[in-house]
Amino acid sequence: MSIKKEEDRSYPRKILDYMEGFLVSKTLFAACELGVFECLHDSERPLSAAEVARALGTSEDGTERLLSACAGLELLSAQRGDEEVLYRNTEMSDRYLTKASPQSLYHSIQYNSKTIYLCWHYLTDAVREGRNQYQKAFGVSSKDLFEALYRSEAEMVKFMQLMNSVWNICGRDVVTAFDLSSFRTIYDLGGCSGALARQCTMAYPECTVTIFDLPKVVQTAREHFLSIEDKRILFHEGDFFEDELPEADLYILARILHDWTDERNVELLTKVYRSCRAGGAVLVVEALLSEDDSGPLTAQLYSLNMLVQTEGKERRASEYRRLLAAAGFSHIQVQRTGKIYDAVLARKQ
Ligand code: SAM
Ligand code: ASE
Repeated sequence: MSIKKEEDRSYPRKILDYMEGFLVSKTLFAACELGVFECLHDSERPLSAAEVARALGTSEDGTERLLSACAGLELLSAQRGDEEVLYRNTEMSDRYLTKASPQSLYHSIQYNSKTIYLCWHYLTDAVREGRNQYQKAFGVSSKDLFEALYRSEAEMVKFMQLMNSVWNICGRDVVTAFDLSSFRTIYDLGGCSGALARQCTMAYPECTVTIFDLPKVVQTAREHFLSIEDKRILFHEGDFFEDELPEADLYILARILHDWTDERNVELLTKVYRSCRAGGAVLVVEALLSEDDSGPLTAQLYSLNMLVQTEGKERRASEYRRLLAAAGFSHIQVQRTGKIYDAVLARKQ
């Protein structure tokens, strides 16, 4: 114990790790973008750096260093032959880093690399000013948040792919955190690509889920994301701040409230309360901060990301309770899933 303390004082490992954390992120981003994991996945045998370089059209020297760093990160396993090192994917890389895998995080990694990383360049400014950094990072006005987030068709699709991918990993836990089988007509407000709606229809055979989102998002979801025929998934083009909300038994608000201020949230939740059938409910899905603000680290970091990217923040369960109660909801229950996203259910009596 005393030895360890001494070591901490003379060698600040944690600080060094944090200082260089972005080197790790960028190594992962570059390997994904170059197609390292696809290349090794498709090969029947382990490959040398020279063979990977040839397949990818990259420099031999650069590729050798990249593969070596990936092995250091345990994203690849390296096997030392007589003359050269041979690389193959680990089981984790095969499952999560190849594009075609059902549990692929490839699109999340792309969005982190191509958008979030650029926004975080201005984190210091964001903290100083207390607002998002679209103007500096991308030269677009942040007056309308989703105009900025969807500043091009390609950006919108990338954002939808980001939103889509996490539900392959956390979706089932979120929709089964409470027994939702009594709710037949469900609206997923800001339902985006429909990934959570799919999780819902798979978990509850009796329900229909309508994806309510901005027109261009709904059109893209229809055409590019929900290719699997599911007669229990419907679509509704609209603006949840401007338009009337249809009546339903259950409204899902997944990663919606964290985009906005308390005032806008109470405005939205009040509309939801008015449209909700008596005995109905709202399911809020968010990464909850602990009451003493001690964690989880992911939610704390996501809250900083909400600062650079949105008008909102991550909140504690008690803050969601207060917003829901202000809109009229009661019987508020909280379920933590132990994964990134948790669930809060609130009823209209
Ligand atoms: N619920 C999805 C999820 O958790 O994967 C997507 C969450 S995403 C952060 C926010 C969603 O709200 C986007 O799909 C966006 O298009 C939609 N949205 C934003 N403003 C909206 C509005 N005024 N009316 C309807 N949908 C809106
Ligand atoms: C939003 C969610 C996200 C708006 C912008 C966003 C995420 C990234 N950018 O509602 C998903 C969560 N990931 C992070 C890093 O916050």
